[in-house]
Amino acid sequence: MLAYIGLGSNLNNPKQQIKRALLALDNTQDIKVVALSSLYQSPPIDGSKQPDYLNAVCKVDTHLSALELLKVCQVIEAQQHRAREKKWGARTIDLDIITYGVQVIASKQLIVPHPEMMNRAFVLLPLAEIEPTFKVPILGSIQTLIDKLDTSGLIKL
Ligand code: A4P
Ligand code: MG
Repeated sequence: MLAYIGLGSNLNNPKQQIKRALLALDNTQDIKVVALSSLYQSPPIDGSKQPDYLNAVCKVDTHLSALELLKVCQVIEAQQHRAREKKWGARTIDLDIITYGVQVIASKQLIVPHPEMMNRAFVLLPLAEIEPTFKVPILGSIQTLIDKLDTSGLIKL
């Protein structure tokens, strides 16, 4: 199954945090990272006084189920000492499943496609970089989604 994972960090050397999470993903049995976007920098979405985020999107080829993949992401977050104080607070690493094949999932633990992806330039632009003609399940063409969004705050590094 092909899936896309969004990585984000705004604490403790974000570039290193993202690199480390990617290595951890790729070193997991039954997960291969097969493509990776550039890094993108942007201010926090809620406008709060936190450091800017670095974000990237990777494509993985996996034999894991969507829920198993989520568990792996959460273990990696824990390994990198991600503290979960508050929603949208600063974090060392955040791993979100953006899409999982063409599956549409809406369970208590997992919503796929990611419910906020269409509002987030830091997800759509890196995704389009690795998959320019991507059709997002339910949401449609990646380019159409990008056209609806203000992407001016995002810097490609
Ligand atoms: N969950 C449901 N669906 C998914 C999915 N598709 N992928 C559940 C991953 N997790 C999913 O997430 C809470 C719960 O969501 C999990 O237990 C999982 O079962 P979390 O990461 O533990 O908690 P959170 O930080 O409160 O929420 P979340 O959704 O990760 O935060 P956001 O909404 O991603 O916001 N600004 C910029 N510029 N760049 C960023 O990356 N990130 C955030 C974090 C805020 N502002 C940002 C950025
Ligand atoms: Mg998350």
